[in-house]
Amino acid sequence: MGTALVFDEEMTRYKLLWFDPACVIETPERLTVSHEALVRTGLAARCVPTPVREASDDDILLVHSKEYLEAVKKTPYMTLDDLKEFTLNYGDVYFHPNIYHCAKLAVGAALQLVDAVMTGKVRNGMALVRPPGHHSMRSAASGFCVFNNVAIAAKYAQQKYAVQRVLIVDWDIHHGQGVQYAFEDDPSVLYFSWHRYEHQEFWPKLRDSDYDCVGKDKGAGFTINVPWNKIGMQNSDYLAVFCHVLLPVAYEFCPDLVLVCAGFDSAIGDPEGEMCATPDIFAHLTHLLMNLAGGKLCAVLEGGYNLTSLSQSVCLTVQSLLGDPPPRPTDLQGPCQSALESIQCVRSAHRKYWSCLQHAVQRPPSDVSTKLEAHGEARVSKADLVWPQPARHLPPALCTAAVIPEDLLCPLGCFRIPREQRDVAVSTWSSLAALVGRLQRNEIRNGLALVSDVSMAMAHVFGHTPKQRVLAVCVGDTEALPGLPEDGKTLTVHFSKEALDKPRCKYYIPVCLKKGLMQAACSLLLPLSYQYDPDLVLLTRVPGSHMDQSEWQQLVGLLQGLAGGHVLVLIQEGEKALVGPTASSLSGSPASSPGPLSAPGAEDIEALERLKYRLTTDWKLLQTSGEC
Ligand code: Q6P
Ligand code: ZN
Repeated sequence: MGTALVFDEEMTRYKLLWFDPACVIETPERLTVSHEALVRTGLAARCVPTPVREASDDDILLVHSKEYLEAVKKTPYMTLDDLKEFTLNYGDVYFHPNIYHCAKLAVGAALQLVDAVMTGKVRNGMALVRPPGHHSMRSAASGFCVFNNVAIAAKYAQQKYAVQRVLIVDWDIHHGQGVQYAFEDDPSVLYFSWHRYEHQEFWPKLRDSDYDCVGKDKGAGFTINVPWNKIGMQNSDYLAVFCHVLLPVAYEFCPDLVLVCAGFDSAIGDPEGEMCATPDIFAHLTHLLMNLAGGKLCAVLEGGYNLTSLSQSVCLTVQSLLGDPPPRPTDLQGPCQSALESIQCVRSAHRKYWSCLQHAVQRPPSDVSTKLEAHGEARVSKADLVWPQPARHLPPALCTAAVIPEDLLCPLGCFRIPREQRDVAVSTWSSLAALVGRLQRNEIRNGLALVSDVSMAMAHVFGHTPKQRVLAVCVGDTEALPGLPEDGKTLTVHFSKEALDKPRCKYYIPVCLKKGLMQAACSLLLPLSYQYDPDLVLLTRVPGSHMDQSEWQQLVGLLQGLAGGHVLVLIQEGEKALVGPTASSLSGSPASSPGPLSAPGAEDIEALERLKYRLTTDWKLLQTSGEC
C-alpha cells in the first residue's frame, strides 16, 4: 500500500505579471523547491508517481457556478490590462493567461489523488499544486485561489465512490472560507480549520471564521474553527488542538476519507503566518490522521511562503505518509494562554454537538478578557525564527521483530527472533532481552512478544533499560503490575475497566473507563506521552480488557508517533488472537476503524475530564482552559 505523489511542472508556468505587494509571495518557486526537496531526499522515488489531469467542467461545477467558470475560461485570451481589471473583482489574487490551465490541473491533481486512494492503488498521497484552492468560493476567486481543489475533491469522492463522511483538515494558517461555505449546511463533510485571526484583524477578516461559527441547519457542529488570536503559536499549541479538539471529534465522526488542505504557512519562518511551529510538527499531524478512514488520506498543497520551511514541511509530511516514524517532538512545554482560550472556546461552542466534548467547561472566557489580550505584545522575535534543520534520519531497515512460539505462524512483515530450545521460560527472557537490545541499537523499529506473564516481562524490560525513559501503557485488568520505578524513568498509564488505585505519583496514571477509550487515547494518553517524550514505548495487554481490536490497533498506530517509532508490545498468552492484528499495525498497515458506535457515555467523559483536570499541574499539555 503505497503513497501517491501527484505533480506536474506545468503548474509552475504562471506568475504575477504586475506590481501587487499582496501577491508577490505566491511564486512558481514554491512548487519547484518543494518538489526538488522531495527528489533530493529520496522521498519522491519512494512514492508512486501519479500524473495530473485536467478537471472537466462537470468536476468544477460540483462547487462553482456556471457563470464563474465561464468568466475564468476567458482569461487565457485576455490582454494584460484585461487580466488586471478582471483581478480587481476579487481579493488578494492575480490572473495570468496560463492560470486557468493550471487551475484545471490543480483540481485534476486532487481528483487523481482521490482516484488512486479510493481504488486502492495507494493507501494515501500528496498533490503538489498551484494555484491553491481553499479560499475560492462558488462564484469568486480569492487569496491566490481560483478553483476549490479540496472542496471539489470531497464532492467528487462522495459522488463517484459513494463515500459517506469526509473529514477536511485545513492546517493552512488562513481560514479556508471557501471550503467552509461549500459545506456549511452539510453534515456529511466535517470541516476543521485553524487560522491566524487576531480577533478578526487578520485576512480575510471574516466574522465567519470565529469559534462560534459551527455550521448551519443540518450542518451545525460540522464546521470547527480554531482562531489563533496571537502570532507565535508553537508545536504545543498545535498538538493541543489536535489532542483536545480535532482527534476526539474525528474519531466520533468516523470519516470514510480524510482530505488535508495542506498549507505550510502555519510553520515557522512564514511571512504570512508568523507562527513558530517547526516543520517536524507536520510529521506528527500527518501521523495522527493516518489511521482514520482506514488510512485513506489525501493531502493537497495550499499555502506556504518561506521556501525553506515550506520544503522541509512538505518532506516531513510525505515522510509520514510513507510510514517513516516521525522525528522526536521538540519543546513541548504546553500551550500558551491565548491558545488555551481558543481551545476552551471551541470545545465549549461544540459541546452540544459532540459527545466527546459534552463536559467541556461551559463558560467561555468573557469577551472582555479575550479582547484585552488581543493587542498584547507579539511573542516572536527575530532570534526565535531560527530552527534546526530536520534530522536526516534513516529508519531501521527491519520494521517488526517478534518473539512468539514456534507453533504460531510468524505474521506477515515480521521477522522472528529465534528461541533457544532448552528451557522455554528462560529462552523467552533471553529472546526478549535480545529484542530490547536491537531496539536500543536502532536495528529494528518495533517489536512484539507473546509472554506468559506480562508483569514479569515488564520488569525484565525495565531491567534492560536502566538509562531510558520508558512509557508503559498497560491495557487490561491486572492487579500485579511490577513494582514500578517512581523516579521518572517510567511513566505508566493503566487502562482498566475495574476501579484502580488512585494515582500514586505523577508517573503512575490509572484510567478506569467503560467506554470512550479512543477519547482517552487522544485527550489523555497522547498529551501525556508527547510531553513525557519517551525513549521507548512499552505497550502491554492482558486478558479481561474492554478494548476491542480496532481500538487496540488505533492505539498501536498512535503510539508509533512517539520514541522515534520504538514500540515494544507485550501480549499475554491468553490474548494470542491479537498477535496478527498487532503485528499488522506495527508493520505499518492501516488500523481498522472503531466505527461510529464507540461514542463514549456521559459518566466516562466526566471521569476523564476529572482525571485530566487533576493531572494538569504536572502535565501542561493536558490543559484545555486558560486561567481567567
Ligand atoms: C493571503 C492574502 C496577502 C497579504 C500579503 C490556499 C493559500 C493561502 C492564501 C493566503 C492569501 N493576503 N501581506 O490559499 O491561504 O495561503
Ligand atoms: Zn494560507
